[in-house]
Amino acid sequence: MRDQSIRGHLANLEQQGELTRFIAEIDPDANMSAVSWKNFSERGQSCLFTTLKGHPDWQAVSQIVASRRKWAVALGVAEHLVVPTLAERIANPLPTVDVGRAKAPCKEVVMIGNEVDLTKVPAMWTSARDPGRYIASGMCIIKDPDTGIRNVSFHRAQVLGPDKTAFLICPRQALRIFQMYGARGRPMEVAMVIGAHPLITFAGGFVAPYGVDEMTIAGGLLGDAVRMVKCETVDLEVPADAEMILEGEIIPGEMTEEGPFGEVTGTYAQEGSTPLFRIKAVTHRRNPIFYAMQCGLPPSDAHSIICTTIEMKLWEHMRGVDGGELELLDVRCVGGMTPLMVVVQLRQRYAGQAKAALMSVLSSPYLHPKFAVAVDEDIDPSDVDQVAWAIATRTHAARDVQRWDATRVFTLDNASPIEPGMSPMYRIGTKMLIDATKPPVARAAERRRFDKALPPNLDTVRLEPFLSEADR
Ligand SMILES: Cc1cc2nc3c(=O)[nH]c(=O)nc-3n(C[C@H](O)[C@H](O)[C@H](O)COP(=O)(O)O)c2cc1C
Ligand SMILES: [Mn+2]
Repeated sequence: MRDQSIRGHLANLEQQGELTRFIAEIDPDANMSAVSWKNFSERGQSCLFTTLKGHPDWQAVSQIVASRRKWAVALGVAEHLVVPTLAERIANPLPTVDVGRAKAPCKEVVMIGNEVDLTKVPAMWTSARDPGRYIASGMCIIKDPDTGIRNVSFHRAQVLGPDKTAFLICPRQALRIFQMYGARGRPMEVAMVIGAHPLITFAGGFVAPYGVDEMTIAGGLLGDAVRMVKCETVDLEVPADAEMILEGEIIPGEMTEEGPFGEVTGTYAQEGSTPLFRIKAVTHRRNPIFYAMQCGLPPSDAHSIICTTIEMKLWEHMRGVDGGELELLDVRCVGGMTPLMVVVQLRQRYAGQAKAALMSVLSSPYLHPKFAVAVDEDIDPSDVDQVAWAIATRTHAARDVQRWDATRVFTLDNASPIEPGMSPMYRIGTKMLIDATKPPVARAAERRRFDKALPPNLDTVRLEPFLSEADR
């Protein structure tokens, strides 16, 4: 059976030269976030912090899936196959299997009731204006009170004391379920999973159709049933190989002040109030590893998980455009992985295909993208310089830039006004497409006018033989 722990992924990253081991002491409040952010944005490296100030028994990791290359490591496929592989595997879910506690590493240490102390956990102070430590990597398992079907989603959790955190719930399935508990006047049991295998994490961040257990999707991604184990104090099951589990409940109506928090937009979500998560038990592995998920200004794991789920969903969604006639090559959230802007690479056979594809990007299961750009196969969609060149040289703005006003947009998009009388979760904004493709393949002569002017024999000429010894 395939390894289902974050430790297996870390070993693979390290073996492929993708991981930096920091042995110098790191402070989760003062410098962990800055070191993590710089180590990825300047060196492309994931982080393992082995010595943590004030937390002698712990280690922490960050930036472990922050790029497509790191997803390729998690999936065990080549980088260009990441999105198609995710889309293919997600369509083949596998039921979970239950293992006993003796076979569940997440039960190596069990603390119940008074033993629970979240201040011992090296949660990270992530962005400067956050009020303090947050757990951004909490993958939360709940159950529909009627059907008992599991739902999995992420909820940022500001650490508020030894046994409580805030718990932000945006309007999606988890909120719908929480409202069902509210209507019955019952607390909602929650198991927060911290530090699972990245493919399990990916499934938790994916918006599956209502009633689909995201852990069965994780099984499809792993190619093996996810090993689950029963919780100690709540009627829920959790991935047995995870680093840490927080078990507890949320009482409908009980609220707390929360935020601000540096969010996935790269700006701050304003302070407000959220439900309160009361923790009854903590279980973790021996020598636990805390998953200090970076958030705020991209690039980070939070961006990469959200953007990669969006890329995968759009890949699937767009392949249905034009009855499957669209020759889609790649989908990329750009801007260091910003879910608000998507670049689509395609080969346009007939006029209008690119625009049809872009409209589908702006109206998909994800509200996030508000700018959608199409480029041809000769433009690398992940290279913003090339995308800007294509926009500048291939776009006739009056025809190729189109906007739709007053459409629903992403909850956290500070640039779009809140709907009057509603919570900040409901915003109305403008969506825009930029068709930066050449004329379609069917109009060959016109298309040639947009070809790149390249040096003769660029593909075959090598630089090395012409360099002097010193410059080689
Ligand atoms: C790293 C990360 C952090 C997230 N934080 C939150 C959050 O704080 N609150 C929230 O409602 N959704 C958050 N999300 C989004 C949901 O977890 C995600 O959309 C999920 O798939 C929703 O599942 P559901 O449709 O089953 O409710 C986050 C996603 C990721 C990947
Ligand atoms: Mn769901």
